[in-house]
Amino acid sequence: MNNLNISLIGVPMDLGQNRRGVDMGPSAIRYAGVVERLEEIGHNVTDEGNILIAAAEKTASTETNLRNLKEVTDASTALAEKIHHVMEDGQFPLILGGDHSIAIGTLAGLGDRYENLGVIWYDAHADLNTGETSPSGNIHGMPLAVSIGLGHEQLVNIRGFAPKIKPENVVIIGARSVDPGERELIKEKGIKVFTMHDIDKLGMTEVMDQAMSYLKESEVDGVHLSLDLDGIDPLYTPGVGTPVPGGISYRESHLAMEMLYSSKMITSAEFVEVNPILDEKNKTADVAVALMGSLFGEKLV
Ligand code: B3U
Ligand code: MN
Ligand code: MN
Repeated sequence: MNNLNISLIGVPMDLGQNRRGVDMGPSAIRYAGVVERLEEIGHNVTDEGNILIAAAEKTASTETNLRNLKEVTDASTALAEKIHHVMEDGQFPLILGGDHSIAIGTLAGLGDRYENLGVIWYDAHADLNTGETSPSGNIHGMPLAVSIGLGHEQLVNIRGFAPKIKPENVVIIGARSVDPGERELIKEKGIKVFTMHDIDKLGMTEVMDQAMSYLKESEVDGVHLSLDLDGIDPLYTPGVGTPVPGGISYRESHLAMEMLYSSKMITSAEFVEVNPILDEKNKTADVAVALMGSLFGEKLV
């Protein structure tokens, strides 16, 4: 991963859930110095600006129980196209959220450029709900289901193909708030999950080693890291919409990012759910940028 050409894409999306403020996530991450941090390591960074998102006050109601379905579909389509183009130019896509519904567009943009894409889903939640199982109607709880081909057909078929990824190529890390329908899907599809129990018991080194070996055995031809800041303990990242106590520590998270860097497996990444309104002095955006430092090869000595 030396001297990458990184394309930074902001997605000020707040329509996948019902708290205000997460649309300011990309600004907060930029303000926390993401470009300078990555350039300091030696990468070339192009800030591609933001994907246009409908204003929350102007969204139309839909007949489905999926909140803001049309607007999320439109934004996902635009993001997927943008990612498709930056990859055509040989750039490494680094996406800044916005709520986690943006992963629908990210994986739609990546999915047709890989035969066998692997995904590491770093999150307190499994994000495997569909319209039928969702307790909230919030699309940010559905992106992983949509990407494996389950859920509303409008979301599933973005860019005209489905599924975007195979369930056996997904590894969830940090899960501790999983809904009953999601639990069933994990079993049914055989999705690999490392819960907080596994992290406590095995340690982060072993969890990451196992996660990477698992993806290597599937012979993935790329790995996308989708990092929800609520995967980390809210002590370190309070600025998220749905904090869940008992999360991954700051140090474990850095270790995980450093191990991913050493593996040279990561081919794209996104950092989501930074909500500056709920944050304490931009702490959560600062953690996001610090973790990007480790993921992109910052040296400790
Ligand atoms: N699983 C719940 C809560 C949730 C999912 N993702 C976040 N929260 N950040 C749901 O609404 O689907
Ligand atoms: Mn999530
Ligand atoms: Mn989450």
